[in-house]
Amino acid sequence: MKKWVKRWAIGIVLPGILVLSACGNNSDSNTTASSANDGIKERTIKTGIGNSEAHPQGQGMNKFKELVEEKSGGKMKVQNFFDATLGDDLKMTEALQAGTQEVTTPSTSPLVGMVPEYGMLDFPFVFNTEKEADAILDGKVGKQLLERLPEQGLVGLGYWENGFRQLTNSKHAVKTAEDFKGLKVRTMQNEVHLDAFEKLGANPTPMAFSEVFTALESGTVDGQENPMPTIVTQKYNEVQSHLSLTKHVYTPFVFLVSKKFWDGLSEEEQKIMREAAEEAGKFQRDLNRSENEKAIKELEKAGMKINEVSDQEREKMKEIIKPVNDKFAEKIGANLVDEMMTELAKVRGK
Ligand code: TK8
Repeated sequence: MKKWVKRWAIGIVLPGILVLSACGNNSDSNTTASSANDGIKERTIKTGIGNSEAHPQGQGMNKFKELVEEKSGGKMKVQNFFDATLGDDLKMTEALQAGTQEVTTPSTSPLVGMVPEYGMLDFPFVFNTEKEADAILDGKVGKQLLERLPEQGLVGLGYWENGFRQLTNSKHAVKTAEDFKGLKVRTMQNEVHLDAFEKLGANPTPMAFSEVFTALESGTVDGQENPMPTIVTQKYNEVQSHLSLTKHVYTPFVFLVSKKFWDGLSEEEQKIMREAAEEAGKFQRDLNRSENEKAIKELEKAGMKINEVSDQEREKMKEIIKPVNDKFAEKIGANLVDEMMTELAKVRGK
């Protein structure tokens, strides 16, 4: 309910904000250097995310705001919008391309229409630990993926964490690969996820994030999959009875800036943005990881039935899904996928 009310309000307020921020970005022309803050102009940076302010992603955005405002001596202002009030991941990313919004930190999964290579991060069961995910994302492979963004009108300043995804549903505990059969599951708008759930015998429906709660509540779908902090902050336990710790895939968030906006920034301003995104990202990842364990306890208390999935069953699921990964590896470019697997082997060897 609350979300809809907010969205209505935004529908009225937003056009005004757009006009204001457009003026703010264009009105002041470059002046010559004369003080320490020369390269920094008065600016308003509008950001939006799908999750709530309480989610580690929301807390990370608040940290970003704090850092940008501090580093710019209060000249650069950050205005954060939560709960998809500016739209879902895809819509906000398109707004960045158009230059009507400055920042968003979407999951990489819905961006595969723009950067198909991001699909390789969607392969289920590729990462086993957060450490492995960090090594790939912060390393050469992650960097190469960021380099695909500018041609799409986007600048990527690094990766934050969404996390390992777990399955919830209203029907039964999912302990084995067979238990997926017939379950209607909401997936992100991403072909790899769609095909993987189909292979497992589930009935997947791709859907934007802000529609998930209502779809679960009305029974349009039986279940969904998301990392623990999202399951807790979206209160999915109110409409889902089972949580199965499938840990089937890791999803990052990518910190995106509108290239149109970025290109108009001075080097000093770009540096402030870069540093703030990175520092807030470290804070966000730590918080996300500590929330994981807390969330499980909280949901158990709230009455959710929680089950582990054995390594043996996870291996079976991995085997069933393998043809999907192979098909997309071919499509995406086997070289980059090979590079990721080689890097992962190195991390595991350490
Ligand atoms: C938030 C999304 C979300 C993602 C999803 O905007 O869609 O399920 O996991 O957290 O990026």
